[in-house]
Amino acid sequence: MTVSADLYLTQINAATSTAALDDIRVALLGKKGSVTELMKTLGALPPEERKAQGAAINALKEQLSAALDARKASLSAVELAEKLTKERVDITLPAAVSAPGALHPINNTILDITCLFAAQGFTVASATDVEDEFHNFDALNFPPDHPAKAMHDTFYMQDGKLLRTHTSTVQVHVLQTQKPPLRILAPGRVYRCDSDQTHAPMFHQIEGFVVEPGIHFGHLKGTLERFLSDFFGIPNLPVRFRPSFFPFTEPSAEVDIGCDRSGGGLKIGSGGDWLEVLGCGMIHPNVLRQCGLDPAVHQGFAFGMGVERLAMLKHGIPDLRAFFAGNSKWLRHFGRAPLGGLA
Ligand code: 2U9
Repeated sequence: MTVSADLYLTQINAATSTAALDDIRVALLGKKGSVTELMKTLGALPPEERKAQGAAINALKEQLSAALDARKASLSAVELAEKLTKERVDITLPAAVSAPGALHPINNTILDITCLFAAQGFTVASATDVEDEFHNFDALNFPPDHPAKAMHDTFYMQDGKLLRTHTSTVQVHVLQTQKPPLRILAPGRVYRCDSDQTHAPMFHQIEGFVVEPGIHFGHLKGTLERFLSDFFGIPNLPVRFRPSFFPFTEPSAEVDIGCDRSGGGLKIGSGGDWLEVLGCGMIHPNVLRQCGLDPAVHQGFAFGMGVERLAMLKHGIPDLRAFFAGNSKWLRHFGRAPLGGLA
């Protein structure tokens, strides 16, 4: 039997794709391939012939293998070139990022609260975090020996400057520079020498005030009741005003909302329990005087709230420290895309 490579080589060189070439390899050299079948005929031959024929088939096998490899290399190169042309990526096209970011729940809460007060006619004001004693304490009717002024409560800096302990400083600046009627909201960072499970040395506050002719405690109640009901999304939310004391307001009150603590959880909106959410009062006549206004002419109310506390209550965030941990998984869970979308 003579073995000719020509027919096989023609087939190999006629293959137009690597997939077709693989089929040819199997048809020639596979378990049931033509060359393998030739090998199987060797056993029936006389020894002399078997030797010569065996050597010829082996040579054929090597020749075909080499031809298959060479053809595969050239077809692969062509196919790769085609793929590169077809699958070219235009990096100038706009694309969505695979892991979108989210607004931090503190910023979201500030945005939510700001929008709700904007709906009641308030505008936002701001000032610097570094302040003087006058704007942080004296203008706000703090007595000289008030404990909040002690070194262990307030971060003092050089030249008698300090880090503001509340955003009331903003409102003092506003009263000094703008004429009533005023409806002002002052969100921002505040600093206190305090750090444990429920206190951070830096946290966020939103304070607000209204100074307009004829303003009385009824306006304070109406404004805050509407805000709280809107913020927690509960119509007719039970709200209680409990007498309290702040140097800068008289009378003063702390505000509680109805909740249910039975069963170990916390359900806001109904039940026999109360939860403190903010402080408020009528602006103290001494504060108005310190800011250059006549308390016989101008009256107003003011309020203040902790942003972290409200965000924790609204979203069921149990640990204050989570806000400052920088955990991206937590942020994706509690954060929100801008414009009200989901992160
Ligand atoms: C001026 C006059 C009055 C702002 C007010 C509160 C009541 C209050 C606390 C709530 C929790 C701060 O975050 S907290 O620790 N705030 O209870 N703040 S009235 O009164 C002012 C502010 C500025 C000129």
